[in-house]
Amino acid sequence: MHKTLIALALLGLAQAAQAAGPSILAQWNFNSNPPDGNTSTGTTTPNIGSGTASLVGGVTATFASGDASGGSSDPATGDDSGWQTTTYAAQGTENKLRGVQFAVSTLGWKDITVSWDQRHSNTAARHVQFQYSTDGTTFTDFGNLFVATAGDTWFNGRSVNLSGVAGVDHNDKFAFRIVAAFDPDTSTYLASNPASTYGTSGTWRFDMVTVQAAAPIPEPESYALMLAGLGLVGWMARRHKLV
Ligand SMILES: [Ca+2]
Ligand SMILES: [Ca+2]
Repeated sequence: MHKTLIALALLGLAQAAQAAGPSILAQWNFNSNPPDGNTSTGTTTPNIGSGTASLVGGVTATFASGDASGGSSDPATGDDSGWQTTTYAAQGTENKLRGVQFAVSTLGWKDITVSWDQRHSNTAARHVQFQYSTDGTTFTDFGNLFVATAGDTWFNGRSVNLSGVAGVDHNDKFAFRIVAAFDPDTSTYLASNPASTYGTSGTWRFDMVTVQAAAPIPEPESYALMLAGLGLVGWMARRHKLV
C-alpha cells in the first residue's frame, strides 16, 4: 500500500513536470519536405503538429524564397520557401476580407500565442489585421493593426497573445486570419512602401507561422495523482515530526 502510494505520487509529479513547458501545436515553414532545392515549390502542410492553411477572399498563392529581401527567421538554407500570396482587393473595397487563414485545434491546451514572419512587397497593403475565431466561421479583430514601415522587407516575429481570450483554449474549432486592412484614417489601402501606390498584385509572403500553447490543461487523473502526491508529502511530514 505504502509503496503503491509513493509510486502513484511520483508518477503524478513526473507527469506534471513533463507537461509544464510550452508546446508548439502547429508550425508552417512552407518548405518542401523532403527539400528539393527549389524555393518556388513548397507545402502548406505543417512541418510541426497539425492544422490547415487556406486563402481568404480571392487571394491566390504560390511559393517564393524565404531568404530573399533580408529573409524570414526560418533557419533552413537552400530550400527555404515562404507562402507567397497576391490578388488582394481593389482599392477602397473588401476591408479585412482578403488574406490567409489557419485552423489549429487547441484541445487540451491553454494560453495560446500565434507568431509569424511576413514580407510586404512595395505595393502590398501596409496595414495588417489579426482575427481569431472560436467556431471556425466567425472572425473577430484582435489587437492593434500591424503597420509596415517599408516595402520589399520581412517583418519577422509578429505575434499576438490570446491568453485569457474566451473560447480560444481547448477548442477544436480555433482558427485565425491575417487580413489586409484599410488605413483607419483614410479608409483606403496604403502601399507598404510610402513611395509606392497600393496595387492588387502586391504580395504578402508568410513564413514560420507558429501556434504555441503555454501550458496543457491537466487531465482529471493528473490532478488526482498530484493531490495524492501532495497528500503523501503532508503525511510524511506529519509522521516525521511525531517521531
Ligand atoms: Ca522547394
Ligand atoms: Ca520557409
